[in-house]
Amino acid sequence: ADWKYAFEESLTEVQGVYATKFKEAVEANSDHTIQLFPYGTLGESADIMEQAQAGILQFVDQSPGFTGALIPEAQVFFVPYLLPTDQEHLARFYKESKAINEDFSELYAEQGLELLVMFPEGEVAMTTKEPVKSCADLNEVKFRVMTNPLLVESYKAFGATPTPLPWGEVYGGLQTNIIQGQENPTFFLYSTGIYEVTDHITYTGHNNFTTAVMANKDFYDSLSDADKKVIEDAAASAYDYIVEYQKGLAESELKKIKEAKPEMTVTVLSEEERACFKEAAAEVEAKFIEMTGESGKAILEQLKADLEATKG
Ligand code: 6CS
Repeated sequence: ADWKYAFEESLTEVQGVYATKFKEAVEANSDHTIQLFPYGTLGESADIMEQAQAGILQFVDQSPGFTGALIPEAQVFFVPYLLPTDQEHLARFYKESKAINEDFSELYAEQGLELLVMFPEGEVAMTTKEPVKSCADLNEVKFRVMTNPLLVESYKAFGATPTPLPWGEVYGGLQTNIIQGQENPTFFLYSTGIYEVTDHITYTGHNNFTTAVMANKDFYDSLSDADKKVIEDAAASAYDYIVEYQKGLAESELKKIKEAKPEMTVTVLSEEERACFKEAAAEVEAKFIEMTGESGKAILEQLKADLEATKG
């Protein structure tokens, strides 16, 4: 059959590279074909999720940053300083985590989705119009976040004025000064030209960008065991590929930003400068538990245990 797979980035960005590898593996090992729909071809993140739930799409990549309303527990990925920034640790974690592969798998299934994989897209950096050295510098800054209630809480706790927006509004919003900051992984700051409309990049180490790929569950359940295996194997080999692919990516893309815009400042906050962001983290974690109750608390604890177990 011919299957459809939509994602939130372009074909040459991380989600697109993953999708391309997945498609190649499925097509090499079955009679099925996959048509890829990059960002913008079928709408925003929220639109492609609806299409996947309705079965119009067989596969979708939607980051937990947009899944908070559907699956409140998925907001756990926005507790600041919960995830490490070390890429090797992260690579082991997403692959082996019980919280992801069992607990989240069940929560996505309740929404009609078969969770195939979660993978990292790199440490997020803040880009702003004014320099950021501490939380105080975020005062009065309208800071765009993905449409995720806990991410809103994070940036409130950091001292900013969080502004949840779909991706399509971000470049123009910065250009017209409706917002004055946003966060994303380094590669994305270059590929989307976000560096053109902000002047300062700040690494606070508070998070790594997580994304998730799933299949429509009715579709997936109707497949033969052989086809399910083709999909599982494709998801696993694309995972290994995307982890390798991202080695050195943040560094090379940052270099391109500096070449394109030499006046851009790049600051890695010191431990001392991170103090207020780290203090905010405890508050955000408490908020997460308040929002999600026992179920969220259990998944948070499992996730912490999984992170510890994959430290290496
Ligand atoms: O910030 C966003 O909305 C987007 N960021 C990334 C890295 N991927 C897709 C998402 O829509």
